[in-house]
Amino acid sequence: MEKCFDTVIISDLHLGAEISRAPDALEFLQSAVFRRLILLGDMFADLNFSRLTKDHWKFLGFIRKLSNPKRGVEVVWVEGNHDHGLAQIMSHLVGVRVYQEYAWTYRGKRHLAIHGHQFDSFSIRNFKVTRLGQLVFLWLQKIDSKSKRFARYLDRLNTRWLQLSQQVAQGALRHAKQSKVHRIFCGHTHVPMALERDGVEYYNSGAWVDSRCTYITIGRDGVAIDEYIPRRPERRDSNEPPAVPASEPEELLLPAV
Ligand SMILES: [Mn+2]
Repeated sequence: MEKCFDTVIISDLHLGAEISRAPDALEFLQSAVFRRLILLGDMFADLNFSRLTKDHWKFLGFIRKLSNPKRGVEVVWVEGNHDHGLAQIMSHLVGVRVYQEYAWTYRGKRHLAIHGHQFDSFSIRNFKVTRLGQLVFLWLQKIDSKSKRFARYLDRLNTRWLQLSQQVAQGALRHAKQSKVHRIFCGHTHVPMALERDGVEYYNSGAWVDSRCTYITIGRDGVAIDEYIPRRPERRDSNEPPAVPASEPEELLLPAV
């Protein structure tokens, strides 16, 4: 029998971006058994639905089915900086409740899930700079649509350059202490991570846009961060163009962190 987890967490799928790994995320969720699914923010690259491909809609369709009360699975959407403002739309379209942060108790331990951009002072102080960087990123992603290698490299570089990982981790640990929780879970940085300080645990779920797709499981054996290896023998690099090609740079919004 397959192991049933209490909770599975994924984040930063960036639906609508060409590098989104939506088919792999769908395949993973269909193969896993869990009682609660937390979509931990930045599931969308932006609010322009015309950029969603068939695969992206398929993923949303699955989430909608999964959230049917008959399935007995609680689906939770925690808002990220890219899908900020989606709460109303998503609750109607996908039937999922959207939270700024979501708290629950498991085996006597207090857990908290929050996207993590709240602890990213760089993106707050330098909004204009990051926005420009993200426009450049999107443009590069477009001209390099064949291999996507450069876009992925840039995504990693961007993350390192911002030194987000540490900053978000430290901010989250402080927030966990204030909120009196044992475990805190974030996304946003695209870098999977586990840390412990003064009895408080921090976990980052990574992302589903790069060559590594990672997820968190919480169950009887504790918390684990794992990489998902697609079952499909060869992953076609989704040559499918978006339903409506992106045109105006002004419309483009935030694919990376
Ligand atoms: Mn984010």
